Amino acid sequence: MKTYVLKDERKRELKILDKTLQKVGRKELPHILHIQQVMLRAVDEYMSKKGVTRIMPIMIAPITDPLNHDVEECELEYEGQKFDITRSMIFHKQIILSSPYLDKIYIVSPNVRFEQEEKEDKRHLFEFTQIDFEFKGATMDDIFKFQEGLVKYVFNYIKKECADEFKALGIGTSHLDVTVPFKKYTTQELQAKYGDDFEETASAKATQPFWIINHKREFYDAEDLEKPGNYRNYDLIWPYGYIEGLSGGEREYKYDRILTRMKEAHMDGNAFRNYIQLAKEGKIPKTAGAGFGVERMTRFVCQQKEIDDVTVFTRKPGKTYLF
Ligand code: ASN
Repeated sequence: MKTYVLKDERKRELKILDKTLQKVGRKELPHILHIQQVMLRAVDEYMSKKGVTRIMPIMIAPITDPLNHDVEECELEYEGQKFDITRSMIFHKQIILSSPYLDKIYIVSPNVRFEQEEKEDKRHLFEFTQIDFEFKGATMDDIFKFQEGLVKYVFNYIKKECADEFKALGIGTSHLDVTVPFKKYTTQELQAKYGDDFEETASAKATQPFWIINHKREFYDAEDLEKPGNYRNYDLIWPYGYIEGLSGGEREYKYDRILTRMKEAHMDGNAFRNYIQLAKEGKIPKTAGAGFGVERMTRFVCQQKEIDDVTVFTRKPGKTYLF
């Protein structure tokens, strides 16, 4: 079938084509990509040293993360079965750990989230990669320690390996000198201090990464049963205004708790019936974990203004995509 494009539309497209090539050909890109490559090598090394097993990602699945904010549906049908494109592998992380032979896993996981376009949005890509990990029997304190160790290891590694690249980008590396443990604040205390934009404001004022704990979001993040209405979850915030870099939590894993939290979130239990069945049989283990965005970490490390400054092909909501 022949396709036709209107003349004006074609003109606009050719301009975007030019811009696309300019983006691919900008001189900073190889330096950013090299730093990212070394960063990923350092992450893999740290995971290996800590005995965390790498799992390959899946990109479509009958159930995926419901998320706690609205994104457009992205469904596929294959041989009469419906699939979602992976928004995160949260349920798969829990299910893998039902194996008595695996305790700690991670995935370099591509996720697709059809985000609504937001004004002045510097942080969202609708297609991105997160490093998603989950540990059996872990608590939030274990995750804090693990992630702080990872950040320190990775930052020291790239400072050493990428001195020329940082020079070429014209930036220093003092933002990579981190002191652990990172400070912890509750959502409530930051909100009381800075109002609704607390994350942006607190990040802009900070010179070290920090944790924000206790935020009500997806049903699978555990509620603190000793303090109902509080949640055993966390975000890691990059300083100097680079905002959220990781989110995670201890998980709900008991049948009655999962049902209660799903009900509260008005979720369709039928769609999740096989996950619920596993919980009913007591097969979902107690775990905690998190996921951090590769592009967000690269953006912070390379001190780039926009998240899309570290990508090769644009995946920023609200643009026209040619490739
Ligand atoms: N990876 C996150 C977690 O482990 C979930 C997400 O990406 N929404 O909690």
